[in-house]
Amino acid sequence: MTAQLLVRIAWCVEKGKIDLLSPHPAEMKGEEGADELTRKALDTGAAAQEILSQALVPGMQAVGEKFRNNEIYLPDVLMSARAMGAAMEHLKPHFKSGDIQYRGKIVLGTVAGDLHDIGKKIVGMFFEGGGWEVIDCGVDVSEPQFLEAVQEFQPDAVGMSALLTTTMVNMEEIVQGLKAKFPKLLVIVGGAPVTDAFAGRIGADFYSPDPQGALEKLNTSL
Ligand code: B1M
Repeated sequence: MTAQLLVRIAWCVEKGKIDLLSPHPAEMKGEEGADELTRKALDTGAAAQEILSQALVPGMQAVGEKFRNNEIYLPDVLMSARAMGAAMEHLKPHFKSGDIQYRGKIVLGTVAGDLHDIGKKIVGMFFEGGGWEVIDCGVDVSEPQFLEAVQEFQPDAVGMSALLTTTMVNMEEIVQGLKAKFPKLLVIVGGAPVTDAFAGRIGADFYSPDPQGALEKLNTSL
C-alpha cells in the first residue's frame, strides 16, 4: 500500500499533478495529486522521511534529467515544482519536529543589482526536493547581506544566481568576501550568463548551468 502510494506521488511530481482539482496534465484529470496522496501516505503510516527520499527526490530527479535532455520544457518544470511544493507542505511539520533530517543547509540569493528570481526559485525547489534546507535571501542580495545570512544560519553552502552580464561581476566580490570569512563554505554559482570559466576565475567552488547539476554538486560535495 505505502510502496504503491510512494510510486504514485513520485509520478505526480514528475508529471506536475498538484491535486485532484488541477487540470494538468490532461491525461490525469480527475485523479488525486501529490497533495492528497502525500496526506494519504502519512495517514497510512508512511514515514515523512520515506516520502521525501523515495517519492519526492526521485520524482524531482526524473524532472531534472528530462529538462536537462530537453525532453520537457520550463512550464513542465514549474508544474512539477508546484506539485512537489504541495507535498512538502504536509512534510514541513515533520522537518520542524525533527522526524526528518535535512541533508544540510544552503543559503540562496540573486546577487546585488539583480532582480531576476524565477530560475533561482526553481533551483531552490530542487534543493528542497533533494532534502536540503533552503534559506532564500531573495533578490538584490549584497555581500554584507550574504555574510549576515551565513553568520546567522551557519549553512554548509551558498548558492548564487545572476541573470545580467552587469550583475554577474558582483559575484566576485561576494564570493571573495565569503571565502575570506568562511573558508570551508561551499559556493555554487549559476544563471544564464555565468560560465564554468567565470566561476573558476572568481573563486567559486562550482558552476552548474541547471538546477539538477547544482543539486548533484551539493550532494556529492558535502
Ligand atoms: Co530581464 N533580462 N531584465 N527581466 N529577463 C534578461 C535576463 C535578458 C537576457 C533579456 C534580453 O535582453 N534578451 C536581459 C539580460 C541581458 C544581459 O545582461 N546580457 C535582461 C535585461 C536587460 C533586463 C533589464 C535590465 C531590462 C530593463 O529594465 N531595461 C531589467 C533588469 C532588472 C534588474 O534585475 N535590475 C530586467 C527585468 C526583468 C523583469 C523584472 C521584467 C523580469 C524578471 C522577473 C523575475 O525574475 N521575477 C525579467 C525577465 C523575466 C527576463 C527573461 C525574459 C527571462 C528570465 C527567466 O526568468 N528565465 C530574460 C530573457 C530570457 O532569458 N529569455 C531576461 C527563466 C529561468 C527559469 O531561467 O533564470 O536562466 P534562468 O534560470 C535557469 C538557469 O540559468 C539555472 O537554472 C535555472 C532553471 O533552469 N540557474 C542556476 C539559475 N540560477 C542558478 C543557480 C545555480 C545553478 C543554476 O546554482 C546556485
